[in-house]
Amino acid sequence: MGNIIDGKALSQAVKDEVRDEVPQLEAKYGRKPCLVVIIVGENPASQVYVRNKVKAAAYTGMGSELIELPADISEEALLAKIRQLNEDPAVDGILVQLPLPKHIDEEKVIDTIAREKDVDGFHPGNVANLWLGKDCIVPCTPAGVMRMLDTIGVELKGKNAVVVGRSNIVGKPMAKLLLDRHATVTIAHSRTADLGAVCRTADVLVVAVGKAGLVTGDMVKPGAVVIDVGMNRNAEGKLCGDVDYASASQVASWITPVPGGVGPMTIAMLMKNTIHCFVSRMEKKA
Ligand code: L34
Repeated sequence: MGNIIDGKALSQAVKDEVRDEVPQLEAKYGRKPCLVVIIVGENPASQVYVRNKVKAAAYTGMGSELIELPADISEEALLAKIRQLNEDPAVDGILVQLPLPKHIDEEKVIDTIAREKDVDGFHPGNVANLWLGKDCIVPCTPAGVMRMLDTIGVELKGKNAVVVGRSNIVGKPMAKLLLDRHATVTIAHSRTADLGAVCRTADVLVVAVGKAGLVTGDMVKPGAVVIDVGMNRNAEGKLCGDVDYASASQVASWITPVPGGVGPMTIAMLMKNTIHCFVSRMEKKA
């Protein structure tokens, strides 16, 4: 039976680190970091996530603001709002919660957020720096997964890591971070032939597809570490991941639950990223 990686407890520890740091930053730079979160429309899942982000920011003592915009806002009006926040010296981090309504081009939105305020690490400049091994903002979800792996003390060097999913937000940056730790990395996806066989090679298996029950226990190598990034709702509205927890937890050495796994870590790492953006800007000004 696998050990559970408690994302809730670990995210609390990360938030406490940030909470300890905020007063020191305020003493050093004369003000607190400030995060602005924008939500467009009324997607209920997104509303929960953004509220948790603002709540976490308040907990750490940093400044935060939630901007709620109507679903029918024009793309131009949203971009104008972002440009205004880009220019506002009191704002350190800007996050526009995804997904956006269909009439808004997400790529345009991501490109418009100033690179130095891009707490998500989605801006092309941040992505380039990540892949070039330069200083950058690491996207929150894969950063949270790395923190989980470090906490359980799993050795990555020379191990087989399989990432299932190739999104810009999770799969691709996840693969790069594992590669940086000298894992042998495979990226699998919906067109992978014999996904089970590929997954069974994994010492560390990260699943980020968005398909409930995609990975079952028979696809997990005995003793593997299994990280479930999936966030799905079943017919009863209950949250579940991409991994069939009941069967996979019988085989894995460590496994993350959903909820209470990667989700809370995403939010905790956002706090870290906000501090990173704040310090970078303050140091440039000095
Ligand atoms: N711009 N959009 C932007 N940045 C992000 O980093 C995200 N993501 C993803 C969706 N869109 C985004 C998130 O914030 C996914 N995501 C996210 C964040 C937190 C949680 C889940 C997804 C989370 O807190 N999950 C809880 C359960 C919450 C509930 O009850 O619904 C958990 O325990 O897993």
